[in-house]
Amino acid sequence: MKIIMLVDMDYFFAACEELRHPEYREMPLVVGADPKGGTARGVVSTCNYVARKLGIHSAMPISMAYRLKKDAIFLPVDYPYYESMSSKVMELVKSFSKRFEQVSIDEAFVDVTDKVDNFEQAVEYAKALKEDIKNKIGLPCSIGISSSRLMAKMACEAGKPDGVRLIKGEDAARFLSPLPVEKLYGIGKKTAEKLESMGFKTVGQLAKANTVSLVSNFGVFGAELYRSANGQGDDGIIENYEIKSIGRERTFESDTTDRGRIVAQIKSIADEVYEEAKKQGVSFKTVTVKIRYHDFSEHLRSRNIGHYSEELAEISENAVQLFDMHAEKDERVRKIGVRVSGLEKRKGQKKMKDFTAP
Ligand code: TTP
Ligand code: MG
Repeated sequence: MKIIMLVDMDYFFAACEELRHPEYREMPLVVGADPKGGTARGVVSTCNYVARKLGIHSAMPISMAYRLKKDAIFLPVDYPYYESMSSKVMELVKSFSKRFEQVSIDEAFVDVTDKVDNFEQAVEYAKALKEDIKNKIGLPCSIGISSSRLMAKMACEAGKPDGVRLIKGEDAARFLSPLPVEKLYGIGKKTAEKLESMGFKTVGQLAKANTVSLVSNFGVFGAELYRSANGQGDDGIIENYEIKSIGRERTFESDTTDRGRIVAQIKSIADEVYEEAKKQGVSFKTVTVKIRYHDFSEHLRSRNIGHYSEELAEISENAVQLFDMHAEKDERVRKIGVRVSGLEKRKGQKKMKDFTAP
């Protein structure tokens, strides 16, 4: 049996802002679109816990956040800064175990099976990592520990904020059983509503469901739902060999199946990624598309383009093709992301000083 940890930063973008603006620490702090006096259409990226107490949360229309607290601190999203903080965090996490898989800007799975003898030691190990992140970088996180990715994620959510939480494999079913179905990782609002209408209100009820009926209602996802409800999940960690990447993602203001809208968004994100790669003076070998559906299930698809490229068209065309090949038709898309990795400093790149006369 493996020992898997999930490290997830607490209120990440807002915590990064608090770090460089300690004066906002006790105030409601919202990172996201400019509310423009309550008339804007953008959304909240995230907010600190002071703002969460007022009912503000990620993905909420920024106009609603503004209505809830007009004099909150509203800050724009500064990806380059959060990415630089993320890199520091990930380097530190990696130093605790090379069996490491970054799954988002602020989350990573770590397999510590070889590092500790048992779950109790894993808790101490996680506390040491948490302290290190706090002391060396200044950011809070939570860590969940279990024997599968799913349960590590559930443990982490239960430990938030600023906590370390262990759920042993044998306790998984007991932990999950009383939870409402929408609390199970991977179940979005729509799936939860459908499950409830089928009579499954709690995860415990779902764990006893007839798999045939789940599969006939949800397809392959039904079998996964059943496994998840029973606390079963993968424990594999895909080690990132190409950790360095440049990526951007965006959440649609309303979930969409409109290919035209999605493709336009992919092209616009590809443009931003291209500009950032140009700024950093790197070429890339791999293009990845991330599709997050309305129920928060996520698909990552990558293509190795076989050579180092610096072309915008290579990013956008590959990204659109990956989307067309792999997107689940008729599933509403919530968020789309584009990333380039396998980075290398551009060859023959002239430095500024090369242009100035000696
Ligand atoms: P999360 O880890 O989901 O959220 P969080 O770190 O803000 O809060 P928590 O303490 O609950 O973990 O997401 C990481 C970052 O991703 C978050 O800080 C901002 C960004 N994000 C969005 O831009 N839009 C979203 O809808 C969500 C959920 C996150
Ligand atoms: Mg987080």
